[in-house]
Amino acid sequence: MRGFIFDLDGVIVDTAHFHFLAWKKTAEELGLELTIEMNEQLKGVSRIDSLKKILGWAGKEIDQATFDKLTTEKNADYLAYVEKMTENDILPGVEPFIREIKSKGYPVALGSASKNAPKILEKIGLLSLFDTIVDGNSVKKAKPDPEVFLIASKNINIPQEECVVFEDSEAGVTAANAAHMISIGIGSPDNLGHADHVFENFTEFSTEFIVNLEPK
Ligand code: B16
Ligand code: MG
Repeated sequence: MRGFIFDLDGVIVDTAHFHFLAWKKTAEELGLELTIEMNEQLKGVSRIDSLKKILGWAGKEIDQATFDKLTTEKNADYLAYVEKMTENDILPGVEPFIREIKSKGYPVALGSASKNAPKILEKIGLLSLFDTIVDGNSVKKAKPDPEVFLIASKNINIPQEECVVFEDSEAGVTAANAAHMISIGIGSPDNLGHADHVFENFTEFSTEFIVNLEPK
């Protein structure tokens, strides 16, 4: 493997919990109690598609102005949590892993659905580590569509079969598999069973293990 693509939320930082708290408030305004199970289906999904899912669960239809107001409010609530983030919020093992991969000369890409990705990377001090950042501002089709990872592999000039994707979301693992890349699920096999390998976090495997994986 020669190309390494990292999801952001839930892989590099635990912003997944901040998204959950902000969406929970939006759902309450729509008369819905957002459960942990529902939230799993929002992970990795764009802001617009997330609200569409919540509206479906709530059985509500709203006009475009209200839709825009709810996504704007949700993002403001989310950014209030992000504002307090520091390098202490980086998830276990991921920063040394990325630095080791880079020291071996391999390119590193970000492949995130979030429009807030550069802001978060700057807050935690990792922005300069990435050779390319592909995020919600640069893709047309959200995960589970493979577009974000295909653009990342093109930007780092590594064929998709030689790329590894690290993902915490069901939609993201589906997207990585559709891109014919090796998918490494970060989290639980309960919802990431479709990944090629699943680990709880980056302290559970070595760079050698990942670099030596065979293409599918
Ligand atoms: P924003 P990732 C995703 O980021 C999150 O997992 C998902 O829950 C969120 O809705 C999406 O970004 C959009 O984020 O509202 O900040 O643009 O996991 O793909 O890094
Ligand atoms: Mg994620």
